[in-house]
Amino acid sequence: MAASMICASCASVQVSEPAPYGVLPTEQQVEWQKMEFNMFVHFGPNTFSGDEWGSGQEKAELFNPTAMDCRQWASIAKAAGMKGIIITGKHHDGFCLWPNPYSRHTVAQSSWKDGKGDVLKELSDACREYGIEFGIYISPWDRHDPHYGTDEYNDVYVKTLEHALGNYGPVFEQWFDGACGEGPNGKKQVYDWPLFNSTVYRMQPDAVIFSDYGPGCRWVGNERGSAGRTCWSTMEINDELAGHPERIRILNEGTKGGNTWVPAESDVSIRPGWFWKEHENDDVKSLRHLLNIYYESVGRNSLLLLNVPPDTRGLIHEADSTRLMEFCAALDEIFSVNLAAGAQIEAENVRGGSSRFSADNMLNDEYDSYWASDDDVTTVSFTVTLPEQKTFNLVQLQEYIPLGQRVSAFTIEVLNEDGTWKQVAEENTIGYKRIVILPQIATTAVRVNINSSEACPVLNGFALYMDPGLNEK
Ligand code: FUL
Repeated sequence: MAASMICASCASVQVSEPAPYGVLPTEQQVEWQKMEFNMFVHFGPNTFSGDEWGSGQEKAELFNPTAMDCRQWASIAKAAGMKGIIITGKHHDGFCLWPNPYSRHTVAQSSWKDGKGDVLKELSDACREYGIEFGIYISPWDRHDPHYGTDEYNDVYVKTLEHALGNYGPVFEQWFDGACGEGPNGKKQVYDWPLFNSTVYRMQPDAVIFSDYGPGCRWVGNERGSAGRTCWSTMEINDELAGHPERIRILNEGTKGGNTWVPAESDVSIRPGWFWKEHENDDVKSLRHLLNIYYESVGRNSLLLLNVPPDTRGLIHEADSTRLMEFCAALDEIFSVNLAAGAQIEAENVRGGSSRFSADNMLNDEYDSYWASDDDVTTVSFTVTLPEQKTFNLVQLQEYIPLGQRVSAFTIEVLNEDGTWKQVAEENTIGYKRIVILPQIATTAVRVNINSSEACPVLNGFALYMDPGLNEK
């Protein structure tokens, strides 16, 4: 298809925008990806017992935070630059943090606030107050419910979902844990995923559903916060996937040309465990560890869901909040100055020669303006000439994902003082956001060579940044 055609009446050149390529994200998935960094909150009886997986036999009284303040959680998330909070409304032990009428194992049976407390209410209110999105984890695995292991359980679970999703306002993400154990009858529950998913969409049409394989977003295949260096938001979802020997690698890297848009979410805890434990107060991840996680998640086309578990007071512990503030300050310092600002940027090919698709569009802050090449050009370079020599060690690239993920191989070169070019990186995918880590480099020009793209490349962001502590040994 020709990218340009002459408009006879106005005698000006109209250049059509690139046709979408492959499967595409929904509007909700694009907005979800733009959130980039969210808070996970593991809270429940395990906070008080020190367990990671409660048996379901814990007494409801065990849950008794002494000073719970969800506004503290939301204000910390906000200050850290997080856009949403997802809370374990029900973990595997079955205890519900809200008065769920379909269970006898909830806050209503505890003595906390005389059985009148409701964590989901307090947190959803706090999120609204601080302009943070609210999401819920409701474990399908339930070690308390006597129906678990029978068909009846799926109905109880659907009622539970309906209740949690129907009473606390908009839910941006429903988190389904894939864990599945045996019930009291020794049988593993057969989860009715189509029913669970349709229930979520009925109650919260705009929610993005997380589970191992989506449908809204996928597990990244590890709990270290590390997406694949190659990371497609597309995946080939089919019946063989669950038993596939390379399942974990596929989740980590996605599949080029896959049949479903199901971007990666990297869930990882700021501590060794998912739940708070006194003896882990000194084991909160270091600033450098968190920055590396950021580069390997947000910087590899994934969303980062960082778990920050409240303590037995029901507060985020000082050790975690202090580290989070350091993390956020470091991100600000690194990413507030684009060292490519004011550069000249020139592409070998610009779609239809039109300024609407010029390479400059990669340097402005408008999400919907992008550089694109002609349809038949899938190998193409652009050169960024800096106003003066700059020193940097991060190159950030962004594809305009509403039109699909396209780039499958690229290299980065920098200009040597003698006028020759030196290759400093060779990578595959870009996606919503890609941060390529380089040794520290001082140069006046950078060249990006798109060596392979499934359709003409469409990029809306290019930036250079400097992380001063990155290359220190
Ligand atoms: C896992 C669970 O078993 C852990 O307890 C935790 O909730 C983690 C986020 O997902 O599958």
